[in-house]
Amino acid sequence: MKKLLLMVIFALLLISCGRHKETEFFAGSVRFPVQPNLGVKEAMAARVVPHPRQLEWQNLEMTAFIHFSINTFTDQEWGNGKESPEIFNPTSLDAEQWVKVLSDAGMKMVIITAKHHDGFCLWPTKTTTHSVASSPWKNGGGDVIRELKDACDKYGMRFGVYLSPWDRNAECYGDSASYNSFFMEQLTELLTWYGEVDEVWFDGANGEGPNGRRQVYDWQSYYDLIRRLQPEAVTAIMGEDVRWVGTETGYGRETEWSVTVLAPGGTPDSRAINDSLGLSPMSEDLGSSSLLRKAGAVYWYPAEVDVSIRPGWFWHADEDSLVKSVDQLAEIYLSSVGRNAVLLLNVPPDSRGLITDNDINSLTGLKKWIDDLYDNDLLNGARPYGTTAFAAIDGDNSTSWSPQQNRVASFVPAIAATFNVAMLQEDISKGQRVEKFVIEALSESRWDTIAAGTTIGYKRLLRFPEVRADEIRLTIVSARATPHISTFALYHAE
Ligand code: FUL
Repeated sequence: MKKLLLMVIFALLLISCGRHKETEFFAGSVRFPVQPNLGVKEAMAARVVPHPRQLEWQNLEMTAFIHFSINTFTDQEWGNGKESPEIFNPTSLDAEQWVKVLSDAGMKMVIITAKHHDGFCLWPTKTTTHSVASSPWKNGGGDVIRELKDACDKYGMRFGVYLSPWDRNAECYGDSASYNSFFMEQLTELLTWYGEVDEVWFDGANGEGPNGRRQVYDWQSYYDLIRRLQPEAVTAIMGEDVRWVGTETGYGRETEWSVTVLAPGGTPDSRAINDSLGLSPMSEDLGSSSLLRKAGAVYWYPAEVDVSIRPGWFWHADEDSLVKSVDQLAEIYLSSVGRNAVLLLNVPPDSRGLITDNDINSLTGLKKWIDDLYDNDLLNGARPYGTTAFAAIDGDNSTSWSPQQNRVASFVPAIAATFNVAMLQEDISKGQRVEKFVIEALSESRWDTIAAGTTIGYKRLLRFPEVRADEIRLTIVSARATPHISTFALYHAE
């Protein structure tokens, strides 16, 4: 009898979980009930939505990294922590130039290496003498973080800090409790001295060898501190809001779920979950249905693509001629922003403290390429065929085509012109749902598939050979729940 009762309760639970109302969402994450079937899990995963701070971050699309520190003066990528602060002496540092260049290039946030692995601090911290205060720059009276933040405020640019947990200079590194409080003091300074901070970037790199110092980071306390001091800041990489895409090449995955089974952050609990699933941010698949089957929970954990405009992260004179071309940057744009990720493009100032002309030229070219791309949408003013799909082409991101059953939409372009890029967007404030889509073109009375893909998410850009079409058809082949397509556009890229 008791068994029967339990079975009935279990069945009712399954039914109620399977029938999620359109308006029911899970902010940030959801834990699955015990033993649900895959359909229930998919329906629940489809309703996980970003935290408002994650949504705002995703809308930025393009952000910039500034790697600038002691390494700028030693021609190194990783300092050993023994460098003398005496060598930090930019001759004409101009943070306004950085921000203006980056803002002109379309970047919406700048994240600076406040402290890289060598431990040198770009602000006059009270936690160590290994900082700008011991350098000849401005006779020890300078503060790079202050200058950058002031410039950001002047140009309406968001501001973020990179603070390396691995510190090769701090004596207390490896004495876990004492380094954790040292690190939290550094964080407190950065999060209270300069006003609003929008992103805190924790690098996962650690090159301590087998005999190196072993530090156990207190991630949870770091996160709690950030939530208390800067509740709107996203925490990235070893943080909980933003995921490392898994490479430093500038390319995201073609199938990129923002809803992952990968547990965010570096806490022991998250590590245990990820170990049990055999996953890391570098795994090819982080969100497919076959992973949902094994997982106990899903999280909104979107990807950030970090890549440098040069081979190295820091400036090196002999890389001045190796700045990525406009073509390379355009390709990176399509493969990062165009693959449901935010681009974090590193532009390292030189030892004068200025962004060089070569970098500026490539950035200017990239901005022009992007502006030209979006200049003319062939579906603007197009006629949708017997569907409600107009909401996808009306140029208003807050309206969506949300087909319950017939997920095929046809359009007659208003102008006859060639195109080679398609853009799709889901309204991610209602979750990420599309699993597979196809775009076909009718030309000379024949339908051909011109592009096809899996996930969409915040934005998906697809490039294909030039086409001219009498009619265009978009089919959402499969989705985890009713899809909300906020944008479908067709462009021509050079
Ligand atoms: C890596 C670091 O080791 C590199 O120096 C650089 O800062 C990059 C963004 O992250 O993990």
